[in-house]
This record gives sequence, structure tokens and C-alpha cells, in this order.
Amino acid sequence: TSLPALLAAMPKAELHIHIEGSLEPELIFQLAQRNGVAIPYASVEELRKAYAFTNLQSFLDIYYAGASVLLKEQDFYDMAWAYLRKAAADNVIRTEIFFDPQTHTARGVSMETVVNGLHRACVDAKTMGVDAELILCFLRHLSEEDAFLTLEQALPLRDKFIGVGLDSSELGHPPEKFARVFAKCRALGLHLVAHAGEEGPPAYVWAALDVLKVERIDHGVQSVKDPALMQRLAQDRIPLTVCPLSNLKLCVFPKLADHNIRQLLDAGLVATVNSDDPAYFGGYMNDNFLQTFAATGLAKEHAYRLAANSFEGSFAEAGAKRRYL
Ligand code: ES4
Ligand code: ZN
Repeated sequence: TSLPALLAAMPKAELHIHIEGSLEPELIFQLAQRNGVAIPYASVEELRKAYAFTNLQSFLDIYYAGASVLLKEQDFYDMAWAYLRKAAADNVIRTEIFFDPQTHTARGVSMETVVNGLHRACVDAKTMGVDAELILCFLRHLSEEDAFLTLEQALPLRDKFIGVGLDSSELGHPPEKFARVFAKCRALGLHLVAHAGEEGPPAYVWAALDVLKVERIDHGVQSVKDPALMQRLAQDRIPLTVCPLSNLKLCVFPKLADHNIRQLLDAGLVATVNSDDPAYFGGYMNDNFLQTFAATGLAKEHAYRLAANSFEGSFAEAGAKRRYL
């Protein structure tokens, strides 16, 4: 079989997807109308034209504006269900979905509304052969105190998410800022991940590992600047959830051909390919695989390695992980 056919057909796990980043312009307009929310764009086309980013912050501003149409439990269900159908079509059989509750609770939407809507879609995804779980992310541009309040609001729904993460504006908000709340989450038995080394320096990846004690690093592509860090990531088999089209659209690399995914794999790291915010960055899982392989010249052996890494890096229970591998 051809390489593109193999990439599309191979079973894979997605470990880095923000559900609010799967909200397509068409659904933004549909929900705006349904909920009577005003948005400062006249049409789907006009909104899509605004998706020209220069860095992480220029994206986040429009991403948070897009999420403002989400009000009811059914809105969160519809958003997650649309993503899960695309995941199933891309042969994603396991997905660990980030959500940003503070983006919604700050607008008066309750934690229950958010989590129940998303979780019901995850349960229903089993009928499509997709094993889906949720990871609650704290917004790092807000305070640690706000993160503690968010955790408190989420604890009655503890059985509906498997872990916590850290996302939003990286520069100026190092992992250390969240040391206490991550320690509490660790004591609660939650899985721990954090965005680090997307735009930020290797020091942020070190801090995510040694201060927050995360099990995976989201992005982590800046780690290649620090040989000692590369050795640590390889030795401890710390997965990096890399998002090539995201890195391209946020100008982390000037061209997809310049992406360092091959360097990460060749160094023996547990690197994976993921979509991040597919509605904003121009593609879901298979788009990321196909475009990255075409641009960087990766081959079949890399495809098998990336699929195996995705299951190794997942938080699926040990028995399911063995079956996937
Ligand atoms: C994000 Cl690409 C990226 N980086 C950091 N935080 C995020 N939230 C949604 N997408
Ligand atoms: Zn991300």
C-alpha cells in the first residue's frame, strides 16, 4: 500500500486536541444564531479570513472569541460529537481531549454544563469505535488561585475526566506558577500534562518535568535547543505531543519542511503527531500526518513508530494499551 493510504488507515491515538479548537466556523455561526449571541463577523468566510496568525497569542485571542457561542450542555455535546466523527473517520481509536473550563465559567456557564455535555459525547463515541476521555486544562495566563477554584468546581465530576493540563499563553507564565495546584492534582491521582516548549524555552520543559511532575509534554519542540533535556526526555520515555500544522500556522517553524519531528524521532524520543486546534490550523489528524510526511520526507518506518508512540504515550489502561500496540 502507498504511504498516504497507510497513514490514513493506520489506527492511532490523538493525545493533543483542544475541543474548543475543533469548533468550525459553520458551527460557530449555527450556535451564535441558536443562542442569540452576537459575533463581530458577517459571514463564515469573513471569520475564516481572520485565521491568519503570527504567534500563539494572535491565535488565542480569536480562539477565545469563537468559544463565546457555547452556552448550553447540548452546545458542548454538538461540538465534541462533530470532532469525534472526524476522529473516527481518521482511524483515531483513542483520544484524550483537552477542555478549558475557565473560558466558559468566566462567562457564567457552569462546570456541570461543560463537563456533562462533553462527557456524554465521549460515551456515545464508543458506538463509533472511539475510546474518548477528557483532560481539564488550567489557563496559565490566569492565577493559580483561579486554578484551585476551578479544580474545586470540577471535583464533584471527578469520574468524568482523567487528568489535568496547562495551556494558553506560555511566555511569562512558567510552570512553577502552578506548582501547588499540580501537587494537589497529583495527590488526587489525576494524570498530569502541560504545554511547554511551544514558544517557551527548554527551562519551561525542565520545570514541567521536575516541578509539576508531568507525565507528558505538550509540544516540547524547543527541547532540541538543550542536549541534556533531549537526553532526559529519551531516557525517561516522556512523550512529546507534537502538532505540526499548529506549529506551522503559529509561525514556530517558517515551513513544514523545517519542522524538527524527524530530529525528535531520530533522537529516540516518544514523539507523536496531533492536531491541537484543527478548525483553526487547517487540518485534523490525517491532514497532519499526510502533510508532515509529504513535507519532511518521513517514511513507513516513521509511520509505525508514530502510531506505536501514540499508544505508548496514552493514558489508556494497561490491558487496552497492549491490545492497541
Ligand atoms: C493552544 Cl496551540 C495552543 N497553545 C497553548 N494553548 C492553547 N490552547 C488552545 N490551543
Ligand atoms: Zn495545545
